[in-house]
Amino acid sequence: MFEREELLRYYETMVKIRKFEMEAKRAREAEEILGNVHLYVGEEAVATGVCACLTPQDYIESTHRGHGHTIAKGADIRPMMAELYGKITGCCKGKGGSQHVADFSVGMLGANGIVGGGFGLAVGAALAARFQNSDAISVVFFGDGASNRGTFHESANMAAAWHLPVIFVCENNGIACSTIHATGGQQAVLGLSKRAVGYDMESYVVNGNDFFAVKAAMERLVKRARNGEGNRCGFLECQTHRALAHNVNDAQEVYRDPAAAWAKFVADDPIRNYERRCLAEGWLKQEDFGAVQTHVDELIQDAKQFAIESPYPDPEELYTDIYD
Ligand SMILES: Cc1ncc(C[n+]2csc(CCOP(=O)(O)OP(=O)(O)O)c2C)c(N)n1
Repeated sequence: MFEREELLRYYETMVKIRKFEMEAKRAREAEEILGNVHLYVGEEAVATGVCACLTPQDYIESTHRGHGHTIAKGADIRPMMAELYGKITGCCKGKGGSQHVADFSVGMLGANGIVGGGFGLAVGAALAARFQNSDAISVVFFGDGASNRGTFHESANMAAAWHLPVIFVCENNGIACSTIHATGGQQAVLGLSKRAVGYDMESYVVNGNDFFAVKAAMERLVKRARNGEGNRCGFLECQTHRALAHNVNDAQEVYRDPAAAWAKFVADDPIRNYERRCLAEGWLKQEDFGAVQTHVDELIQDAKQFAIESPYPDPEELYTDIYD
């Protein structure tokens, strides 16, 4: 059973991710944002369902498609938007852009332009938590393409062998750009959760477009990661769909029909799925959704204004925050 406030909060998170991204798309197309922008539209229920099970001190590691994870972990969208615009008020002083948003204050350790770059960082965070006698757990989001990287296998093995509390969340959208289709011969198994067996991890496969399914499976994995004995790692395969192009500049026509991809999304939109379930159960009313959407529109406009009005970094900033 869910509390009304809780349901509204999850809904607001998903809507905030969607509207933040549609605004980022507009700004990128208008060349207000100069760096590359990879959109998460259609995958919102994964980040929201997973992060709904985490505490502020838990850690997450993200991907090149990281806006959703960052928002779901509770980051402030003003410095996030400013980061996309390359402004000094950005969460990384404008040095990282969309692919490197981070907010340590909420345990969001960073999006990552290196596919598969987050695994080792997530395992390291779990190890650090152990040394600090903290009960924080660590979650790493990654795509089906990233699961083919050596970094996945090395990190999974170490986390399992050392009994570290790490949950591997695979966002299986069936496509890894450049290698095109998961079904196209780039990986030996299509059921990616089978990989968990090799590291003796508890694993689940869920409909990633169903917030409630994601959250229910994640809750079980979190319980074991936080309180379990022995191997505490988990693997959650979320089957989902990327609605838009790989990034805002991607000519997806070369590998799929954009209209068909969009139609598939419309028929199984995670936000609409959530609304339908809440209405069917009598948990929320139609007007509740409208109120949240209006509120989020205001937040997005405020973040956009903040980003546009903020200054760019001074050139001297190039020489700060670096190692000698
Ligand atoms: C080490 C590395 N190799 C290749 C790339 C180029 N690249 C960027 S995204 C991507 C596909 C990633 O696919 P997946 O992990 O399934 O995530 P998705 O884009 O589907 O969310 C590739 C090959 C990269 N950024 N880093």
